Amino acid sequence: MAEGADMFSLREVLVAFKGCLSEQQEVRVDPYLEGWKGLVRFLNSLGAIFSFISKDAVTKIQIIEGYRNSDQREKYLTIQSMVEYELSNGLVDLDKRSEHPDSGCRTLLRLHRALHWLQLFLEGLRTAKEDAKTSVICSDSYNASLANYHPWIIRKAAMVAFYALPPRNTFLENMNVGTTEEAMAMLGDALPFICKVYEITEDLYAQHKLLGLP
Ligand code: 1Q0
Repeated sequence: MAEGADMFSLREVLVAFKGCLSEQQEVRVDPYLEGWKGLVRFLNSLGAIFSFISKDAVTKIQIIEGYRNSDQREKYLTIQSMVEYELSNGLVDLDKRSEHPDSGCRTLLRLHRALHWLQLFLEGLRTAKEDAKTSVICSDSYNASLANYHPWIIRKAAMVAFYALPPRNTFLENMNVGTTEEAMAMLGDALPFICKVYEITEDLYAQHKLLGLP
């Protein structure tokens, strides 16, 4: 099938994360957001039950896009320049949300934590047995990552939604990257970049003690 407007291939999305890394090993914000937008499209294609998740992701993407479209857009070119700019200008609420509830740093931290989930989930999909349940891979990855930051009610809603996930093979077909083997190979190619982006961001946030931003 030709790649039309509705045709969605996860390959391009995951490859967007490759484009995040600059030569100086900085993480570019625009391809980072592009990657997330593609993942949200994929999530929406799985059904309305996931819309409470995709809405939150969209809100966060839009907040950061807002900074990229503002007068300060250059300061938000990379995650490194964003952290430097917001911290040195007192634009981050460090203890509790007050004057700067939607700083770039705290907003991106939420996506960063979700990237850890994605990393575990993709790794799980890649290494699971053929008859493995996607819902189990998804909830295991979630419990080992994002769930630690979510209140009970969200964890509960997430678990309910995970049950609606299609079986692993249907899921891999939805990715539109060809056969199961091709999908596996694609995941194997894309994962190292996602891991690298995650690792660099994690180190940066740890260095500035930003990993617990409210
Ligand atoms: C495929 C199944 C997708 C499952 C997604 C797992 C994530 C569950 C997250 C539940 C979030 C619930 C909504 C609200 C959360 C917020 O409270 C929370 C914190 O923000 P704040 O402002 O209240 O402090 N927000 C977050 O934690 C951000 C969550 C962003 C989640 C973005 C998920 C995007 C998912 C993409 C689907 C990718 C599927 C990839 C499949 C690849 C196949 C090879």
